[in-house]
Amino acid sequence: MIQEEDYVRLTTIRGIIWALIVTCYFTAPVWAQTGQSEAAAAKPSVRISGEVERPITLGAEDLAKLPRRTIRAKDHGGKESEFEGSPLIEVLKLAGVKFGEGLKGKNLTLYLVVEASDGYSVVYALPELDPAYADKVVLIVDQRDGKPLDSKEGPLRLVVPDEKMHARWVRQVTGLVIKRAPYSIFHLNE
Ligand SMILES: Nc1nc2c(c(=O)[nH]1)N[C@H]1C(S)=C(S)[C@@H](COP(=O)(O)O)O[C@H]1N2
Ligand SMILES: [Mo]
Repeated sequence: MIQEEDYVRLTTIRGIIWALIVTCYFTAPVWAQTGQSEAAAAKPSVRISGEVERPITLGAEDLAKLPRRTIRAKDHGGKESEFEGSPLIEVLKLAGVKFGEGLKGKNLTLYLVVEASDGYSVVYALPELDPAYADKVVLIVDQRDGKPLDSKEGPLRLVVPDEKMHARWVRQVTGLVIKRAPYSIFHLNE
């Protein structure tokens, strides 16, 4: 015989179990996210647009075909890491941006805006990226110490080892936009 007391107890236990199930169901997505700051960011993808011959979007496979470089550098926090990626110039060349002998005259009124997914953006002058002009190293990296960049800095980040400020080490790079500064009648025949 089931007593009324037993019945109340059973109902209470059943209620608690249901409450647990419902709580788990709704909080599972939150749990799944904790501890994921170390997890790899989404797949690399960068759009090259603006004053270019061929606007393009490059994915991981396109980037993997570019020449790769590995460098040791200290990040903003002073931590030294081995960063791996490609010279930024190589990415821009795929969109038809001119360098070397082609980066003269009116083309020297062009500049690069690097855009990040959080809205941050910085400017580079094209000669800064060009070994014909300077020995500066500007890499677009997808790996740090042999691992894909985490979601805070990746999937793509600029690394500029010789700069004392880290402000142009753009995290979460999504876009490379070539823009043109105003120019005078001097360049009209070019
Ligand atoms: N996308 C993005 N990149 C950024 C910034 C930013 O706010 N957003 N801050 C810059 C500045 S001012 C510095 S000092 C470094 C800091 O790098 P860290 O966050 O890896 O330490 O990132 C640079 N890159
Ligand atoms: Mo900074």
